[in-house]
Amino acid sequence: MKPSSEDKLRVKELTALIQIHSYRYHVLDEPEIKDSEYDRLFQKLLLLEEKFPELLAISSPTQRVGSKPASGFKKITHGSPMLSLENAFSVKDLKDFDRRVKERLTNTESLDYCCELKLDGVAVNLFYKKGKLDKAATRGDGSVGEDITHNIKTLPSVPLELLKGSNNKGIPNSLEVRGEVFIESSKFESINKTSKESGKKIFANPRNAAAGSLRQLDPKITASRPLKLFIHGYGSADSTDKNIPDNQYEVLQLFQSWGLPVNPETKVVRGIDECINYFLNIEGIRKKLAYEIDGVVYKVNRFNLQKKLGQVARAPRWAIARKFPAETGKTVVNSISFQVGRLGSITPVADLKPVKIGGVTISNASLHNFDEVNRLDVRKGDSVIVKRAGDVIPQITKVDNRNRIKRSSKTKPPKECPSCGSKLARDEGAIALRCLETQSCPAQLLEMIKHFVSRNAMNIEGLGEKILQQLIEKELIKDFAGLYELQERDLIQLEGFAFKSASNLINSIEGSKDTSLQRFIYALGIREVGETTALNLALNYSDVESLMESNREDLIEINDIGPVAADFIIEYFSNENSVDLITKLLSFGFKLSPPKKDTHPIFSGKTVVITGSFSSFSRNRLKEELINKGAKVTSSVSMKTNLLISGEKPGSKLTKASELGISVLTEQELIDLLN
Ligand code: 5U1
Repeated sequence: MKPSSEDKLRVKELTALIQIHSYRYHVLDEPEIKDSEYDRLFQKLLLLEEKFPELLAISSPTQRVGSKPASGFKKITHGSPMLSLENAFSVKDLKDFDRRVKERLTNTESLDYCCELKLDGVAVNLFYKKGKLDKAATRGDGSVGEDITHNIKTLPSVPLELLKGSNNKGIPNSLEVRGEVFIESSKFESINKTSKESGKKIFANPRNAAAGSLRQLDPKITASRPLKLFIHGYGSADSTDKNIPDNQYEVLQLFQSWGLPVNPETKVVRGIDECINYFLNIEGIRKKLAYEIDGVVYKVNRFNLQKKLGQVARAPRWAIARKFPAETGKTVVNSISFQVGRLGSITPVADLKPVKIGGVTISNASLHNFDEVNRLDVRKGDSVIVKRAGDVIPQITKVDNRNRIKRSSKTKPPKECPSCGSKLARDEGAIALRCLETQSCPAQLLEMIKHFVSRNAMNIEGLGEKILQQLIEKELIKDFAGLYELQERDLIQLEGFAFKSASNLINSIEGSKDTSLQRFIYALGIREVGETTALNLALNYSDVESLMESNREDLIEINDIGPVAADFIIEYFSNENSVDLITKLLSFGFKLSPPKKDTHPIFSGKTVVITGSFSSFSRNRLKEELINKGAKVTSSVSMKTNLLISGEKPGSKLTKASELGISVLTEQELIDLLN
């Protein structure tokens, strides 16, 4: 049956009604009708669309969970790069920012700033074509993201079709808007509670939960998670478009009138002192917000000024994020345990009574070494103050035993290895305790193999800690060489393996034999031989056999290798077990390609520092390439630095380099130069 003109009109009416009530409920938080009435409208539309499939529009409100699971994530190139933000941690940083902005604009008067909340969520980019949601992507590397259209459509606060606002500003033909997807703190807790009850994965924080929920192949899973969105800017629509206001604040208000969710705390203020007041106000209400924020963002409000200011590397000069200071919490030390590292060093760890700090549950903190244990005089049962900042390992800042009358005895260093029970040794002149059992200590063996298979070493995918633990426990491997003797039938006996997954893992182990010489050297895990040293060794010895015959004098001649590293290298290759292990490994037919020696006049003999992240290559790859070109790559900016290569989110190194007048190359400039 063909739809009548009345049917067509009814579908249009129902669509418009549902859109407006969804907007009132999810974006404005001002519902006008009861949920049951909304459901009734929805059901009516569903029925009509089922009856007349030709009336079903892609942007229909019934199509939020319409798509089938995807087979993978396609790539989407953003219309303009998604930039990141410079950070300010103090009033001084903020005042410096305002001063720099004014200097560049040769302006002495106070500027208008748009002040926004900085949500701790997942950055997304939404493309609207003729007012309809066309596609959505994650931020990815800032230039290219992953296609998450099927998932974004399931968020009730994302309009599938923009509403025509009450003003006369028309919606551009194409519009790219940016925002942050997040999960409210209370909803995050209930997700984790349900996951825990059903034995599923627990998320560490709301941001991870939002990211995990968006990165689902099946949109039904995303739809089941209470994800929300706030829009904070736009990408490729032209700011000179006469339909778009000439400033950030009004653009956000216009977006809101089109049905896009905008954070209600957004304000325009005049001058940096008012920006500081905004921060203090937000700090005061932070705990009452339903979602987590990690700071506030200030943007020079007028677009013509933003344009004049431009950007450095991947951060605009017209915006800055003022971050909240690290958060602290008080808890109790349940016990102090000792972890064994890859090279046998023993690290004391405080096992804590779980405490929530800034939305994250903390249940242990590294004590680094025994000097730190002594400095804090931390003991079992003590009350302690724990500090957490971003993703860094939580730290105990002090012991607070004001209300304790009796304390347990002083924490003593262990005498025996907690893993293999052997007697511990103390490094000469050092505070670190060490287990000397190497491969016969199960904890060390596990850490060594974890290092060997890791991404920057042999890069064997699918060999996680749990699998390695089982392989060691079942004595299926006793060293790295054992990995190359594994067969499908060994893996099938492990938890979670079927024939296909076993065969995939065997293939990826096999594939790892074809690698670079420097990765192989790094994977061996020789003390003091990090990736840079491994590369320098590979540049100087064309194969493992000649490296094994190296002598101390020759080693010290090599860029970046000092006497300590040289001694460790000699010690490693003088050890019979190491020689046997390498001989065995090489007998499996490894193909180790030495690096090209390809020096470049710009880099040869120069001291170069890398900061930030890059979209076209990893930092490690870049480091390899620079060393290959003759540069010495160091980690911190000093007077000796000749050049800074600055990627996205460059941090304080870029500021320091600018202060010292050091040349800076952006990713694009570097690519152009190398090409
Ligand atoms: N609120 C808000 N968050 N945020 C994050 N605005 C905002 N702007 C950003 C980012 C990364 O970047 C633009 C200034 C480019």
